[in-house]
Amino acid sequence: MPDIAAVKAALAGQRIETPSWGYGNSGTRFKVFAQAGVPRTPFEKLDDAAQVHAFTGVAPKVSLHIPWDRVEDYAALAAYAKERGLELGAINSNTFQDDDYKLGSVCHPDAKVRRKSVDHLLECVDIMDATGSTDLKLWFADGTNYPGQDDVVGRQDRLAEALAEVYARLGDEQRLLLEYKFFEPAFYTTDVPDWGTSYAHCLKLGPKAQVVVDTGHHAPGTNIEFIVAFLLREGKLGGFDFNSRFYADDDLMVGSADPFQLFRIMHEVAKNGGLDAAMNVAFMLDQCHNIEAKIPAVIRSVMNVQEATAKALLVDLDALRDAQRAGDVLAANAVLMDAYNTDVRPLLRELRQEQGLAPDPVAAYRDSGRQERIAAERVGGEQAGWGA
Ligand code: PSV
Ligand code: MN
Repeated sequence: MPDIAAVKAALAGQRIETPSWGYGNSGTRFKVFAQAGVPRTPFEKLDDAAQVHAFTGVAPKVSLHIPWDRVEDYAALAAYAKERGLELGAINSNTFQDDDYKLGSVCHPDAKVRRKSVDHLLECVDIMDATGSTDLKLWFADGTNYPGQDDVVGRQDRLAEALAEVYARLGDEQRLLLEYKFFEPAFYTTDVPDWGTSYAHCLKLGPKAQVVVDTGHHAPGTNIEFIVAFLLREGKLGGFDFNSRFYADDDLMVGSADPFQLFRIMHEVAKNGGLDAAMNVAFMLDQCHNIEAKIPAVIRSVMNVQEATAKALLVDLDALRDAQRAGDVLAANAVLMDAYNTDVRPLLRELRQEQGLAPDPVAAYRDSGRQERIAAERVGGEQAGWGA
Protein backbone atom coordinates (compact mmCIF):
# COMPACT_ATOMS: atom_id res chain seq x y z
CA MET A 1 0.00 0.00 0.00
CA PRO A 2 1.24 3.53 -0.72
CA ASP A 3 2.81 5.30 2.25
CA ILE A 4 0.55 8.21 3.28
CA ALA A 5 3.46 10.42 4.35
CA ALA A 6 5.04 9.98 0.91
CA VAL A 7 1.70 10.72 -0.77
CA LYS A 8 1.38 13.91 1.26
CA ALA A 9 4.95 14.94 0.46
CA ALA A 10 4.32 14.45 -3.27
CA LEU A 11 1.12 16.50 -3.06
CA ALA A 12 2.83 19.27 -1.11
CA GLY A 13 5.58 19.38 -3.73
CA GLN A 14 3.28 19.55 -6.74
CA ARG A 15 3.29 22.84 -8.64
CA ILE A 16 0.33 23.95 -10.74
CA GLU A 17 0.75 26.92 -13.04
CA THR A 18 -2.21 29.24 -13.61
CA PRO A 19 -2.85 31.24 -16.80
CA SER A 20 -2.90 35.06 -16.73
CA TRP A 21 -5.76 34.99 -19.25
CA GLY A 22 -7.94 32.93 -16.89
CA TYR A 23 -8.24 36.02 -14.67
CA GLY A 24 -9.42 38.31 -17.48
CA ASN A 25 -12.75 38.58 -19.22
CA SER A 26 -13.44 35.94 -21.84
CA GLY A 27 -16.37 34.45 -23.64
CA THR A 28 -17.46 32.91 -26.88
CA ARG A 29 -17.62 34.41 -30.33
CA PHE A 30 -21.20 35.31 -29.40
CA LYS A 31 -20.66 37.29 -26.20
CA VAL A 32 -18.15 38.21 -23.55
CA PHE A 33 -19.86 38.74 -20.19
CA ALA A 34 -17.73 41.24 -18.26
CA GLN A 35 -17.31 40.64 -14.53
CA ALA A 36 -16.82 43.20 -11.78
CA GLY A 37 -13.32 43.34 -10.31
CA VAL A 38 -11.53 41.82 -13.28
CA PRO A 39 -7.87 42.92 -13.57
CA ARG A 40 -6.97 45.84 -15.81
CA THR A 41 -3.26 45.16 -16.10
CA PRO A 42 -0.86 42.20 -16.05
CA PHE A 43 0.12 43.38 -12.54
CA GLU A 44 -3.45 43.01 -11.30
CA LYS A 45 -3.62 39.56 -12.92
CA LEU A 46 -0.63 38.64 -10.75
CA ASP A 47 -2.46 39.98 -7.68
CA ASP A 48 -5.26 37.53 -8.44
CA ALA A 49 -2.89 34.65 -9.11
CA ALA A 50 -1.25 35.38 -5.75
CA GLN A 51 -4.63 34.77 -4.10
CA VAL A 52 -4.93 31.37 -5.75
CA HIS A 53 -1.48 30.50 -4.45
CA ALA A 54 -2.18 31.90 -0.99
CA PHE A 55 -5.26 29.69 -0.58
CA THR A 56 -3.98 26.51 -2.25
CA GLY A 57 -0.23 26.64 -1.52
CA VAL A 58 0.60 24.87 -4.80
CA ALA A 59 0.15 27.51 -7.51
CA PRO A 60 3.22 29.76 -7.41
CA LYS A 61 3.67 30.06 -11.19
CA VAL A 62 1.79 32.14 -13.72
CA SER A 63 1.87 31.72 -17.50
CA LEU A 64 1.90 34.87 -19.59
CA HIS A 65 0.50 35.40 -23.09
CA ILE A 66 2.20 37.91 -25.37
CA PRO A 67 0.99 40.48 -26.45
CA TRP A 68 -1.93 40.19 -24.00
CA ASP A 69 0.52 40.67 -21.11
CA ARG A 70 2.87 43.09 -22.81
CA VAL A 71 4.51 45.55 -20.36
CA GLU A 72 7.29 48.11 -20.65
CA ASP A 73 9.55 46.40 -18.17
CA TYR A 74 9.40 42.60 -17.88
CA ALA A 75 12.03 42.48 -15.16
CA ALA A 76 9.76 44.76 -13.09
CA LEU A 77 6.84 42.39 -13.72
CA ALA A 78 8.98 39.47 -12.56
CA ALA A 79 10.00 41.44 -9.45
CA TYR A 80 6.34 42.26 -8.76
CA ALA A 81 5.56 38.54 -9.01
CA LYS A 82 8.40 37.67 -6.66
CA GLU A 83 7.19 40.14 -4.03
CA ARG A 84 3.92 38.19 -4.03
CA GLY A 85 5.57 34.78 -3.73
CA LEU A 86 5.07 34.04 -7.42
CA GLU A 87 7.26 33.25 -10.41
CA LEU A 88 6.55 33.89 -14.05
CA GLY A 89 6.07 30.62 -15.89
CA ALA A 90 5.61 29.77 -19.55
CA ILE A 91 5.63 32.54 -22.10
CA ASN A 92 2.87 31.82 -24.64
CA SER A 93 3.29 33.22 -28.12
CA ASN A 94 0.39 34.65 -30.07
CA THR A 95 0.60 34.50 -33.85
CA PHE A 96 -3.13 34.30 -34.39
CA GLN A 97 -4.61 37.72 -33.66
CA ASP A 98 -3.22 39.90 -36.38
CA ASP A 99 -4.68 40.54 -39.83
CA ASP A 100 -1.42 39.35 -41.37
CA TYR A 101 -2.08 35.85 -40.02
CA LYS A 102 -5.21 35.17 -42.06
CA LEU A 103 -3.44 32.39 -43.99
CA GLY A 104 -1.21 31.33 -41.11
CA SER A 105 1.93 32.51 -39.36
CA VAL A 106 5.10 30.40 -39.47
CA CYS A 107 3.57 28.30 -42.28
CA HIS A 108 2.23 31.27 -44.24
CA PRO A 109 2.99 31.19 -47.99
CA ASP A 110 4.46 34.72 -47.82
CA ALA A 111 8.01 34.91 -46.43
CA LYS A 112 7.32 38.39 -44.99
CA VAL A 113 4.58 37.05 -42.71
CA ARG A 114 6.76 34.11 -41.72
CA ARG A 115 9.52 36.56 -40.79
CA LYS A 116 7.11 38.63 -38.71
CA SER A 117 5.89 35.58 -36.82
CA VAL A 118 9.37 34.20 -36.16
CA ASP A 119 10.41 37.65 -34.93
CA HIS A 120 7.51 37.51 -32.49
CA LEU A 121 8.67 34.10 -31.23
CA LEU A 122 12.19 35.46 -30.79
CA GLU A 123 10.73 38.43 -28.89
CA CYS A 124 9.10 35.87 -26.58
CA VAL A 125 12.54 34.37 -25.88
CA ASP A 126 13.85 37.88 -25.12
CA ILE A 127 11.00 38.21 -22.62
CA MET A 128 11.98 34.88 -21.08
CA ASP A 129 15.50 36.22 -20.63
CA ALA A 130 14.08 39.24 -18.77
CA THR A 131 11.58 37.32 -16.62
CA GLY A 132 13.63 34.20 -15.93
CA SER A 133 10.93 32.04 -17.51
CA THR A 134 12.27 28.77 -18.84
CA ASP A 135 9.38 27.64 -21.05
CA LEU A 136 8.37 28.97 -24.45
CA LYS A 137 4.96 27.57 -25.27
CA LEU A 138 4.04 27.59 -28.92
CA TRP A 139 0.63 27.00 -30.38
CA PHE A 140 0.02 27.77 -34.03
CA ALA A 141 -3.42 28.49 -35.46
CA ASP A 142 -1.93 27.57 -38.86
CA GLY A 143 -3.74 25.38 -41.32
CA THR A 144 -6.01 25.52 -44.34
CA ASN A 145 -9.76 25.56 -44.82
CA TYR A 146 -10.01 24.11 -48.31
CA PRO A 147 -8.47 21.23 -50.25
CA GLY A 148 -5.82 22.64 -52.55
CA GLN A 149 -5.53 25.92 -50.61
CA ASP A 150 -1.82 25.41 -49.90
CA ASP A 151 0.88 22.77 -50.13
CA VAL A 152 0.68 20.51 -47.08
CA VAL A 153 4.33 19.42 -47.24
CA GLY A 154 5.52 22.93 -48.06
CA ARG A 155 3.81 24.14 -44.90
CA GLN A 156 5.60 21.46 -42.84
CA ASP A 157 8.93 22.61 -44.33
CA ARG A 158 8.19 26.23 -43.36
CA LEU A 159 7.18 25.13 -39.86
CA ALA A 160 10.38 23.13 -39.40
CA GLU A 161 12.48 26.07 -40.59
CA ALA A 162 10.80 28.49 -38.16
CA LEU A 163 11.07 26.12 -35.24
CA ALA A 164 14.76 25.50 -35.95
CA GLU A 165 15.49 29.24 -35.86
CA VAL A 166 13.69 29.66 -32.54
CA TYR A 167 15.28 26.53 -31.09
CA ALA A 168 18.75 27.85 -31.94
CA ARG A 169 17.99 31.03 -29.96
CA LEU A 170 17.11 29.18 -26.71
CA GLY A 171 19.43 29.50 -23.73
CA ASP A 172 20.81 26.49 -21.86
CA GLU A 173 18.01 26.47 -19.29
CA GLN A 174 15.22 27.26 -21.73
CA ARG A 175 13.00 24.89 -23.66
CA LEU A 176 10.42 25.00 -26.39
CA LEU A 177 7.04 23.36 -25.76
CA LEU A 178 5.05 22.62 -28.92
CA GLU A 179 1.30 22.33 -28.48
CA TYR A 180 -1.01 20.54 -30.93
CA LYS A 181 -4.70 20.89 -31.69
CA PHE A 182 -6.63 18.74 -34.11
CA PHE A 183 -8.76 21.51 -35.64
CA GLU A 184 -9.81 25.14 -35.17
CA PRO A 185 -9.44 27.77 -36.39
CA ALA A 186 -8.47 25.87 -39.55
CA PHE A 187 -11.00 23.25 -40.59
CA TYR A 188 -9.44 21.23 -43.41
CA THR A 189 -5.78 20.77 -42.44
CA THR A 190 -4.00 21.90 -39.30
CA ASP A 191 -0.22 22.16 -39.41
CA VAL A 192 0.32 20.72 -35.92
CA PRO A 193 -2.85 18.66 -35.50
CA ASP A 194 -1.73 15.89 -33.16
CA TRP A 195 0.89 14.69 -30.71
CA GLY A 196 2.67 12.67 -33.40
CA THR A 197 3.33 15.73 -35.55
CA SER A 198 4.49 17.71 -32.54
CA TYR A 199 6.65 14.81 -31.39
CA ALA A 200 8.27 14.40 -34.82
CA HIS A 201 9.22 18.08 -34.94
CA CYS A 202 10.46 18.05 -31.34
CA LEU A 203 12.55 14.95 -31.97
CA LYS A 204 14.25 16.60 -34.92
CA LEU A 205 14.85 19.82 -33.00
CA GLY A 206 16.58 18.17 -30.03
CA PRO A 207 16.34 17.68 -26.27
CA LYS A 208 15.14 21.21 -25.51
CA ALA A 209 11.94 20.66 -27.52
CA GLN A 210 9.01 18.84 -25.93
CA VAL A 211 5.31 18.26 -26.51
CA VAL A 212 2.48 19.98 -24.64
CA VAL A 213 -0.74 18.03 -24.16
CA ASP A 214 -3.74 20.36 -24.00
CA THR A 215 -6.47 18.10 -22.67
CA GLY A 216 -9.08 19.96 -24.76
CA HIS A 217 -7.37 19.38 -28.09
CA HIS A 218 -8.39 15.86 -29.04
CA ALA A 219 -11.20 14.22 -30.92
CA PRO A 220 -13.87 12.66 -28.69
CA GLY A 221 -12.83 9.25 -27.42
CA THR A 222 -9.08 9.84 -27.80
CA ASN A 223 -7.12 7.96 -25.16
CA ILE A 224 -5.14 10.90 -23.77
CA GLU A 225 -3.48 8.87 -21.03
CA PHE A 226 -1.88 6.65 -23.65
CA ILE A 227 -0.34 9.73 -25.30
CA VAL A 228 0.89 10.90 -21.90
CA ALA A 229 2.44 7.53 -21.07
CA PHE A 230 4.12 7.31 -24.48
CA LEU A 231 5.58 10.81 -24.28
CA LEU A 232 6.83 10.28 -20.72
CA ARG A 233 8.58 7.09 -21.79
CA GLU A 234 10.34 9.06 -24.52
CA GLY A 235 11.23 11.99 -22.22
CA LYS A 236 9.17 14.24 -24.48
CA LEU A 237 6.29 15.30 -22.25
CA GLY A 238 6.94 18.97 -21.57
CA GLY A 239 3.68 19.68 -19.85
CA PHE A 240 -0.05 20.01 -19.84
CA ASP A 241 -2.57 22.65 -20.69
CA PHE A 242 -5.32 21.41 -18.39
CA ASN A 243 -8.98 22.11 -19.02
CA SER A 244 -12.16 20.18 -19.65
CA ARG A 245 -14.21 19.80 -22.81
CA PHE A 246 -17.57 18.49 -23.91
CA TYR A 247 -17.68 19.22 -27.63
CA ALA A 248 -14.51 20.98 -28.79
CA ASP A 249 -11.92 23.19 -27.13
CA ASP A 250 -14.34 24.36 -24.46
CA ASP A 251 -11.69 25.51 -21.92
CA LEU A 252 -13.87 24.52 -18.96
CA MET A 253 -12.56 23.81 -15.46
CA VAL A 254 -10.23 20.82 -15.52
CA GLY A 255 -11.77 17.68 -14.07
CA SER A 256 -15.26 19.15 -14.10
CA ALA A 257 -16.80 16.93 -16.77
CA ASP A 258 -14.69 13.81 -16.56
CA PRO A 259 -12.71 13.50 -13.33
CA PHE A 260 -12.09 9.85 -14.16
CA GLN A 261 -10.18 10.83 -17.30
CA LEU A 262 -8.08 13.26 -15.27
CA PHE A 263 -7.37 10.48 -12.78
CA ARG A 264 -6.31 8.12 -15.58
CA ILE A 265 -3.97 10.79 -16.94
CA MET A 266 -2.50 11.50 -13.50
CA HIS A 267 -2.08 7.78 -12.89
CA GLU A 268 0.18 7.53 -15.95
CA VAL A 269 2.01 10.67 -14.82
CA ALA A 270 2.56 9.41 -11.26
CA LYS A 271 3.44 5.86 -12.27
CA ASN A 272 5.97 6.97 -14.89
CA GLY A 273 7.91 9.53 -12.87
CA GLY A 274 6.07 12.58 -14.17
CA LEU A 275 5.75 14.06 -10.68
CA ASP A 276 9.51 13.97 -10.10
CA ALA A 277 11.05 17.43 -10.32
CA ALA A 278 13.76 16.04 -12.60
CA MET A 279 11.18 15.21 -15.29
CA ASN A 280 10.19 18.88 -15.38
CA VAL A 281 6.60 18.33 -16.48
CA ALA A 282 4.75 21.66 -16.35
CA PHE A 283 1.23 21.29 -14.94
CA MET A 284 -0.38 24.33 -16.47
CA LEU A 285 -4.02 25.34 -16.63
CA ASP A 286 -5.35 26.76 -19.89
CA GLN A 287 -8.86 27.78 -19.04
CA CYS A 288 -11.31 30.60 -19.47
CA HIS A 289 -14.05 31.34 -16.97
CA ASN A 290 -16.87 32.84 -18.95
CA ILE A 291 -19.91 32.48 -16.70
CA GLU A 292 -18.41 31.58 -13.32
CA ALA A 293 -16.43 33.75 -10.91
CA LYS A 294 -12.82 33.58 -12.05
CA ILE A 295 -10.59 33.37 -8.97
CA PRO A 296 -12.67 30.70 -7.18
CA ALA A 297 -12.87 28.80 -10.49
CA VAL A 298 -9.08 28.76 -10.76
CA ILE A 299 -8.88 27.63 -7.12
CA ARG A 300 -11.41 24.87 -7.86
CA SER A 301 -9.36 23.78 -10.88
CA VAL A 302 -6.18 23.57 -8.83
CA MET A 303 -8.07 21.47 -6.27
CA ASN A 304 -9.40 19.18 -9.02
CA VAL A 305 -5.84 18.52 -10.22
CA GLN A 306 -4.78 17.89 -6.61
CA GLU A 307 -7.63 15.44 -6.06
CA ALA A 308 -6.84 13.49 -9.23
CA THR A 309 -3.16 13.46 -8.27
CA ALA A 310 -3.94 12.24 -4.75
CA LYS A 311 -6.03 9.38 -6.13
CA ALA A 312 -3.30 8.51 -8.61
CA LEU A 313 -0.76 8.42 -5.78
CA LEU A 314 -3.01 6.04 -3.86
CA VAL A 315 -2.88 3.39 -6.58
CA ASP A 316 -1.28 0.31 -5.06
CA LEU A 317 1.39 -0.17 -7.72
CA ASP A 318 2.68 -3.44 -6.24
CA ALA A 319 -0.79 -4.97 -6.30
CA LEU A 320 -1.33 -3.59 -9.79
CA ARG A 321 1.91 -5.11 -11.08
CA ASP A 322 1.15 -8.48 -9.47
CA ALA A 323 -2.33 -8.58 -10.98
CA GLN A 324 -0.99 -7.53 -14.40
CA ARG A 325 1.74 -10.17 -14.33
CA ALA A 326 -0.77 -12.82 -13.30
CA GLY A 327 -2.98 -11.75 -16.17
CA ASP A 328 -5.77 -11.07 -13.70
CA VAL A 329 -7.70 -8.49 -15.66
CA LEU A 330 -10.42 -7.90 -13.09
CA ALA A 331 -8.02 -7.61 -10.15
CA ALA A 332 -5.82 -5.12 -12.03
CA ASN A 333 -8.79 -3.00 -12.95
CA ALA A 334 -10.05 -3.19 -9.34
CA VAL A 335 -6.76 -1.79 -8.04
CA LEU A 336 -7.25 1.32 -10.15
CA MET A 337 -10.92 1.63 -9.25
CA ASP A 338 -10.17 1.31 -5.53
CA ALA A 339 -7.87 4.31 -5.75
CA TYR A 340 -10.26 6.30 -7.91
CA ASN A 341 -13.17 5.63 -5.56
CA THR A 342 -11.25 6.81 -2.49
CA ASP A 343 -12.49 10.10 -1.06
CA VAL A 344 -9.23 12.06 -0.90
CA ARG A 345 -10.79 15.28 0.32
CA PRO A 346 -10.10 14.54 4.03
CA LEU A 347 -6.45 13.83 3.19
CA LEU A 348 -6.11 17.11 1.30
CA ARG A 349 -7.88 19.06 4.04
CA GLU A 350 -5.47 17.57 6.58
CA LEU A 351 -2.48 18.40 4.38
CA ARG A 352 -3.60 22.02 4.02
CA GLN A 353 -4.05 22.36 7.77
CA GLU A 354 -0.57 20.94 8.32
CA GLN A 355 0.68 23.66 5.96
CA GLY A 356 -1.16 26.39 7.84
CA LEU A 357 -3.78 26.76 5.10
CA ALA A 358 -7.55 26.76 5.40
CA PRO A 359 -8.94 23.28 4.72
CA ASP A 360 -11.43 24.56 2.13
CA PRO A 361 -9.70 27.09 -0.18
CA VAL A 362 -12.85 28.08 -2.08
CA ALA A 363 -14.75 28.86 1.14
CA ALA A 364 -11.74 30.64 2.61
CA TYR A 365 -11.43 32.87 -0.47
CA ARG A 366 -15.16 33.62 -0.38
CA ASP A 367 -15.01 34.48 3.35
CA SER A 368 -11.96 36.71 2.87
CA GLY A 369 -14.18 39.42 1.36
CA ARG A 370 -11.56 40.10 -1.30
CA GLN A 371 -13.93 39.60 -4.21
CA GLU A 372 -16.14 42.44 -2.96
CA ARG A 373 -13.05 44.60 -2.35
CA ILE A 374 -11.63 44.24 -5.86
CA ALA A 375 -15.08 44.76 -7.36
CA ALA A 376 -15.24 48.11 -5.54
CA GLU A 377 -11.61 49.10 -6.16
CA ARG A 378 -11.05 48.09 -9.76
CA VAL A 379 -13.23 50.63 -11.43
CA GLY A 380 -12.14 52.73 -14.38
CA GLY A 381 -9.45 51.70 -16.81
CA GLU A 382 -9.98 48.85 -19.20
CA GLN A 383 -10.60 45.34 -17.99
CA ALA A 384 -8.26 42.71 -19.38
CA GLY A 385 -9.73 40.21 -21.75
CA TRP A 386 -9.08 38.41 -24.98
CA GLY A 387 -6.90 40.59 -27.09
CA ALA A 388 -5.80 42.72 -24.12
C1 PSV B 1 -5.31 27.32 -28.29
O1 PSV B 1 -6.62 26.87 -28.34
C2 PSV B 1 -4.77 27.35 -26.88
O2 PSV B 1 -5.01 26.12 -26.25
C3 PSV B 1 -3.32 27.73 -26.84
O3 PSV B 1 -2.68 27.19 -25.72
C4 PSV B 1 -3.41 29.20 -26.73
O4 PSV B 1 -2.22 29.86 -26.53
C5 PSV B 1 -4.42 29.24 -25.61
O5 PSV B 1 -5.41 28.33 -26.09
C6 PSV B 1 -4.93 30.55 -25.16
O6 PSV B 1 -6.06 30.98 -25.83
MN1 MN C 1 -3.69 25.34 -24.77
